[in-house]
Amino acid sequence: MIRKLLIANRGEIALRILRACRELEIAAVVVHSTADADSMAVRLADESVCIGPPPPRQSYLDARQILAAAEITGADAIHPGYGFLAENAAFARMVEEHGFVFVGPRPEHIELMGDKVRAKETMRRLGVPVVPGSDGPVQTPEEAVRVARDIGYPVLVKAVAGGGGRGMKVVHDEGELVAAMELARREAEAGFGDPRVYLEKFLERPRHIEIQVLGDRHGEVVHLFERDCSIQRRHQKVVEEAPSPVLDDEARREIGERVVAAMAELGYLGAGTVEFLWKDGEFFFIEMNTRIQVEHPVTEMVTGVDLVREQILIAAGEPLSVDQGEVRLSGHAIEFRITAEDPDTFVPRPGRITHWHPPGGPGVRVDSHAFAGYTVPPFYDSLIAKLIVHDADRGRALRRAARSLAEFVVDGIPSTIPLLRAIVEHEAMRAAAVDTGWLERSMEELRPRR
Ligand code: MV4
Repeated sequence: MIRKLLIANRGEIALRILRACRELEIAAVVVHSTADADSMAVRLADESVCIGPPPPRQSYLDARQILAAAEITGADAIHPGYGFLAENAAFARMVEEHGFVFVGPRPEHIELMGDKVRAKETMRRLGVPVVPGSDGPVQTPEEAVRVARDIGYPVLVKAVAGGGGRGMKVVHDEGELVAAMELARREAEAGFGDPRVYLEKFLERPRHIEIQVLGDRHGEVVHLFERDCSIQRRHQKVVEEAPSPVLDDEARREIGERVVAAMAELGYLGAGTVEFLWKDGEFFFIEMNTRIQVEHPVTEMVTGVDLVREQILIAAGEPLSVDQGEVRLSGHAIEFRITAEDPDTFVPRPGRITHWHPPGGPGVRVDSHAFAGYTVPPFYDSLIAKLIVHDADRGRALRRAARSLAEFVVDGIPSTIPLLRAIVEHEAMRAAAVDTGWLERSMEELRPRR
């Protein structure tokens, strides 16, 4: 049983976890840096512990400070949220070695999925479709040439230790291959301390579709369908929706079943997301995230399953609250990430919010830690709110989004709301004719509408 949970995070996700604790009648401790001393999470938590100065390395990434805070407050469990230590296997191990429950996957699965080559190998072995490529790191230029000829150009050179789009190089023909590999190797060594690279077929203009899973300590695994996160910029998601407008029920069932079979075989525990590129009706596994994700609310809105509550109950040893047959899709949900950034350049613009009026009404959810008078600190990501709309179908959800974004008042700092309004109104968004490069290609077009 978990009686007191320590939240090792900040911002909207700290509040989201706090809300789940309240509804489970679990006491909540929040740790914070000096920059977050006046945060809403600190105000609402049962207890708070200041763990250091603003730089993440000296606070939210300082495992010893967090463990000490758990020790002195008598917490039983630690929830890492997303980012910071959420996918740090060593931290998960330390948490357990100190006798706390880690609200998340087993350390070995965090480690496995952190190694992009092992992750891919494992998923292929477990029957999940993967992108064609070198089966493991490429050792020599000769091997790279052979593999690339085999899979066909264009190919992508990826760092084994990369992920999230870091350390990737597109190669269009054999003439570029060896030089690109050498450059990728040097960058990977400098950036990740691991020079190994591998090759994949480069899929042009794919959609990004990810499957949400939950596994419990009793060996049960369910999927909660997919999220389509194709609207991104520089690997930062901007809009996410569920269900994906490009899948039919048959394709949805097929990929869900494959993912569940693989996760059940692994004995996966907790919440996870299996990421795919989708192109011409086919799925290709790229990565697995072993954490709760920013965009989890769209899944909550279309399934009615409270994912953070499930995470905590799973960690406590409870069985999943639903079996696969009980998980049903209802309507359509879309999430918009509202950040304190210039809407044209995405340059962060922290500062004081003078007026704050989030939208409301039917089918509208706002997950945010902001309020009038709140100062967005410059030290962390610039997410200030997630607007999630839900309605009976995609067309209605888009209209609900347009009216909700029009209602949203954020004064004092710039936000991405004007860009999000232009996206909602765009013909390509209405037609769901977008891919992972669409937003960056369309920024010019999205400007004059604001
Ligand atoms: C790819 C790809 C095309 N082909 N792999 C970027 C982040 C990392 N998770 C994997 N990424 C990609 N891998 C192959 N073989 C294109 C991307 C990619 C991308 C993927 C998902 C969402 C947005 C993206 C934006 C640019 C590139």
